[in-house]
Order: sequence, then structure tokens, then C-alpha cells
Amino acid sequence: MLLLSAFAFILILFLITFFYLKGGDFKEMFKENPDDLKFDELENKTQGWFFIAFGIGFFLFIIFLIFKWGGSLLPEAASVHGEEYDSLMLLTGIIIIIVFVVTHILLFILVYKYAFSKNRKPAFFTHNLKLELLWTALPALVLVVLISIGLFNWNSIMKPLNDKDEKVLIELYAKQFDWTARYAGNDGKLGRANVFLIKGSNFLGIDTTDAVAFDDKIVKNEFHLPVNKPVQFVFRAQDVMHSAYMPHFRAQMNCVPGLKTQFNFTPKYTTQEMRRITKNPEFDYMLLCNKICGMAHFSMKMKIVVESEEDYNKWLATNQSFK
Ligand SMILES: [Cu+2]
Repeated sequence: MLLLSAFAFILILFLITFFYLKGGDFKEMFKENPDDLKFDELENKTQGWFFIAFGIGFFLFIIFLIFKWGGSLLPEAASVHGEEYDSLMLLTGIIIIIVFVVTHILLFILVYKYAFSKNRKPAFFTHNLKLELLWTALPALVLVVLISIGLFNWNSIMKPLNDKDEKVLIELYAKQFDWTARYAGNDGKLGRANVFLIKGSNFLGIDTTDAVAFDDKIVKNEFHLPVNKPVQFVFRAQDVMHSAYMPHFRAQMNCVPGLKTQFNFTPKYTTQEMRRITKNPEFDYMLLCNKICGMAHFSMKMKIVVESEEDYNKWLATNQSFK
């Protein structure tokens, strides 16, 4: 309803402006000599007021949108690195909002203030060093700060876990159109695998001669993670590019055929805790595909359950080893 009235408001403003400038008046705008112009001061002032009114309507609409849709943003990050990620996002958002508000207030007010007047000649200058320095250096400085923070965050997030680190090692395998998780098993290592070895029920192309692969566990439909323990992910794709997207953990990585990619994060909240935080008893973590990879791309998802290490170990024990 509010949305409709906002549109109606804009439409009415547009119609008033249109009928106000009756057809022939448009030609007047393009006359070369200002003395030939038939516009009077009053008409220009009115146009200026229309702009102010439009500006106010525009800002009211933005405020309405923030209240209406602001709540549909992602909940609090559920991974340790997600906090850094979110604070950078917040900083970027604050800078953008300040620039947006200031430039738009100026836009509408300056149009009103400097409407055409016969008694005023526009200033003419070809170059202003101070001005150019200001609008080059200021955005450059802001970008340097944002990008530096981003690079530090990126490096700390992307650093692969050490071989000696306590961790869970999981391979996420993408194909049109589902996900498969492979757990490293007791040896903490994933066996060799290659798409050229795919045959019959061995749809991950696991090397059946590699003893390291024997205790690997293949999991479909949903996979589990222990809370507060680093998880090292390795990604593979069979056919086209996919993208492993786990929005609640602020994690996304491309899955590329013929190439292994990796990412690690530490889950901070169990599914149960997140249900309390989001006040949604049906909340579930999800792994989604975030590359449009074909007709059934939308259905390419897998549930993630985060639980205590004890429950996680119990669940893992119910899954069979590869061989
Ligand atoms: Cu996909």
C-alpha cells in the first residue's frame, strides 16, 4: 500500500511537471540568446520547488525502503572471520550512505537555488587545481583505506590451515545439480580423486588404489560441522563452474572443473543457538550454489548442521567409510 502511494506521488509530480511545460515550451530551452527566452522568473522558481518536493519524496521513499526491507538482511555472522567481514561491510555502508545523502541534498537544493535568472551570469572557468585535487585525492584515500582493510581480512581468511592444526577436512564436490561432501576420515587426509576415474557408483572419481581414500566418508543431502573447530574445505567441480556459498558463515568459493580451490572457517554458533539468535525455530544453515550453472541451478543446495563436537562425532560414526 505504502509502495503504491509512493509511486502515485512520483507519478503525480511527473504529470504536473509535464502539463506545466506545455509542448512548445521545450523549444524555448534551446534558444541561443538568453534574451530571447520567454521563461519568466516565477516559472523557474516553481520548477525549482518541484525539484525540492521530489527530493523530499525521494528521501522519504528511501527511509520507507530501509524500514520495509532492512530486516531481510543476513543475521549475525556464524563464523569467527565473519565478524571482520561484517565490520568492513558496515564501514563501507556508512561511507556510501553519507556520500549518498550529502550529494543528493546538494543536487536538489542547487537546482532550486541556481534556477535560471536573467540578472545572473554563470561563472566560467576551465580549470581549478584545488577542486580537482580534492575530488581525486579524497575518494582515492577512502578507497586505499577500504581496500587495505579488505586485503588484510582476505589474507587472514584465505590462509590455508597448517597440516599440524586440529581441524576437520571436508571436500565439497559440485556437479549439475547437487552437492556431495567427503570427510577425510581417521587419517585426516582425503584420498586422490579425478573426474577421469568416475565409473559406476564411484561418482566422485576416487582413486580406488589409494589406501588413503579407504576411510573417506561420502555424505549426501546434509553435512555436519563441529562448533568452534576450524573446518578446512576443498572444492572440486565435475562439469561446469559452480560456487559454494554459505552465506551465514560469510563464505563463498568458486568450484572450478580441473582445479582444486580451498577455504576454511570456524563455525561460532550451533544450529540450535542460531535458531535462538534468529528467533526462527525452523532456521537451518545452507550450502547453496551461487553460479548460474544450468536449468536446475536453483535446486542445488545442501543443509548444514552445526552441533557440539560430541554430537558431531556420533553422527560421523553413523556414516560408512568408502571401502
Ligand atoms: Cu551449481
